[in-house]
Order: sequence, then structure tokens, then C-alpha cells
Amino acid sequence: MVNYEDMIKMVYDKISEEYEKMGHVNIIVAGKTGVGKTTLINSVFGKKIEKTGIGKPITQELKEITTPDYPVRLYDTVGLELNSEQQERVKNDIVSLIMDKRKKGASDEFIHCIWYCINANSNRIEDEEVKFITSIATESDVPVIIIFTQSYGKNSVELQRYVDNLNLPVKKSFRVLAADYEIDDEYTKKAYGCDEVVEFVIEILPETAQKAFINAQVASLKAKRQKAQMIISGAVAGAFGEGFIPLPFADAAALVPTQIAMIASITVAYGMNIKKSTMTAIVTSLLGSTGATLAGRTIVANLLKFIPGLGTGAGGLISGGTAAIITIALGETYVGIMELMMKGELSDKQIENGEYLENMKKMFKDKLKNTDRNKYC
Ligand SMILES: Nc1nc2c(ncn2[C@@H]2O[C@H](COP(=O)(O)OP(=O)(O)OP(=O)(O)O)[C@@H](O)[C@H]2O)c(=O)[nH]1
Ligand SMILES: [Mg+2]
Repeated sequence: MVNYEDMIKMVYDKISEEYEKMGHVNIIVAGKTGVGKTTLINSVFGKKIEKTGIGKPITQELKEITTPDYPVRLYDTVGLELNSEQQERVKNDIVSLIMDKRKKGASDEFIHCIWYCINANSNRIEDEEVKFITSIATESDVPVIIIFTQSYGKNSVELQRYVDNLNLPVKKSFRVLAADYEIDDEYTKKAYGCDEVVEFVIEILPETAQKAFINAQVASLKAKRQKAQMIISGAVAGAFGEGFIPLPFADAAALVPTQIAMIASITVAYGMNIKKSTMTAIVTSLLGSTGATLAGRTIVANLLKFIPGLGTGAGGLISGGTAAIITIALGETYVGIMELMMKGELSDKQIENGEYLENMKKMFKDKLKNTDRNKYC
């Protein structure tokens, strides 16, 4: 028998466990005052940082921004005008910060990446900035990327081309407009580019920091979805891959822990706080019961009806292939729900009051019917 109370508790226990294991991602965001660092940070990490971030001065121009229970530490340069004297001091501050963290040996505190921001409307890059970027990149081995902030119009394209041709020791440059820009009453340039930065940075992060970054960022749904697909693949391969012994219907509850772990990991990848009542509504409606407990046999019998070519009487056994289909369909449906909620197109309320449940069930059934298993192998 499956007890829903226990099941929900297991989901939350697993979510807590993942957060406890999660490391931090530590990023230095540097650039002259007013270029748009704070705007960029808010776009990449959402309002959470802005509202709750605690700024602690490390040195005169370097500030650490942390938020309780949030896996990101940012180091923001403040009031940087970048004359040669200040340049030297701030560069030394940054290099010492990097070395210091490394000396302490806690890999969770290592600086992972430096984002150097240049206002794209500044037409040219000053020699001071070229020197600054070159020295922080060569005196530390932390990857540097250049972000052209407030990029709209041709200037930004030309500036990027010019700077790229200087062949500075940086990984890549990006043009970004972190917040919509109102050009005049009629025309607003839509924000763009933060997702590209996020997707690139994920590639260059070590694994624990990667997890933290995917969880915390809100600029790329694609990055979250890719992570979710890996989680689903893991659930399929780990439990139901080659060598899976067909389970009798009655023992199908044995599948539940894998699926619970999958749901928990997907929730963490999306960085969503799902209320217990909402989670209960999702799980009970997908697994097809309003009762407090349910036999594995019933769950599977409910689901098998929807898998073509199986019907309800598939020999009383559930094969690895069938288990995989159920897991994939469940994972993908849950991903769909996370995305709608993240985009603000679906609320807790709509799930809890049942308004959305029929859609959700339909989504699940459609996926049971048309699952592309190859995507997960
Ligand atoms: N519309 C729009 N405005 C931006 C963007 N980036 C920066 N700005 C504006 O530029 C000004 C400065 O931006 P901030 O993000 O505060 O710059 P900062 O680099 O954090 O500045 P300091 O903290 O003083 O070093 C603000 O008025 C922002 O609204 C953007 O992408 N779009
Ligand atoms: Mg700022």
C-alpha cells in the first residue's frame, strides 16, 4: 500500500536533503559604477537577491552579497571609477579574495567566475579597463567573461566586435539588455541575453556549483529543463534500465521511491518552493486517487490503461519498459507544471482548488500515450 502522507513527507525529506548537500556558486561581478551590475544580478537571480541580499563590505570597493538559505555568493564592485590608482587597488583586492578563498581550502567557497561588465553605449573601451581585465584574468586562473550591459542598437555590436578583436584573455563576451528599455513612448526594447550568459556559465562551472547555479538562476528555463531531463534519465536508467526484473502489479509501489526522488530533484532544479497542499494535490491527482492510501496494483492498473498496446491485462507484470514510460510521463508532466508556475501562468490556488487538475491529468495521459523513450537513453 502507498500512503500519501508518507509519500509527501518523503518528497520534502528528499528536497531538504538535496538543499543540505547543495554547494554555493561564487561569482565576482565587476565593472564601473552605473554600468548595470545590480540590474544584471536581479535579472539573473530574480528579486530574491535584491530584497533579501545582505551586503557585507570586504574592502572599500568590494562587497559580498549573500542571502540566507540561498546557494549564491556574489562579490560586487561598488563605486568603481577605474582610475589607475583605484584600478590597481581593486585588482589586488580581487586577486587576494580569490587566493584567500583558495588557501582556506573549502572548495565550496572558491570563486568560480568573474563577470566584467561594460556599458555597451560607452562607444569605446578605455585602456584602464583593458589593463584591468587582462590583469585579473592573468593573475588568477578564474574564468572571466565580458558582459556588454545595456546593449541596444548598433553601437553595442560594434563595441563587442572591437573588444573581441583585442583577444583579451577572457572566455567569451555577451551582449545583454537585462531589463526592458523604453526607447520612446512607442518603442520598448525587450530585455534579452541573460539566458545566454547563464547557459554558458553553467558549462564552465564545477558540478556542485553548477547545481547551485541552475537552482538559483531564473533567466534560463532551458537550463532548468535540461537539468530536469538529466534527472528523468537518471531515474529511468537507475531503476528500470537493463536487467530490471519485471514486478508484479501488486509490488509496483516499489517504483515509488525512485519517482519521489525524481520529483524532489526536479523541484530543486527549478528552485521552486511548493506548498505541501499543492504537492499533495499534484501527486494524488496524477497517481489517480483521492483516498489516503492506494495499492500499487491500483496505481499501475490506472496508468496502464493509457499506454497503447498494453491494456489492463499485461500478464500481471510490469516490465522495465512500462515502468520507464510511467516514470518519463510523470517527470515530464511535473516539469510542465514547474514551468507554468515559474512563468506565473499557474498558481498554487488553481492547483489546490482543482481548477487545473483535469488539464494536468490530460497532460499526463497524453504523455503516457506518446512517450519518446529515446530522449532519455
Ligand atoms: N532599461 C534598462 N536600464 C538599465 C539596464 N541596466 C542598467 N540600467 C539602468 O542604469 C542605471 C544603473 O544601473 P545599476 O544596475 O544600478 O548599475 P550598477 O553597475 O549596479 O551601479 P553601481 O552599483 O553604482 O556600481 C539604473 O538606472 C538602471 O535602471 C538595463 O538592462 N535596462
Ligand atoms: Mg549596483
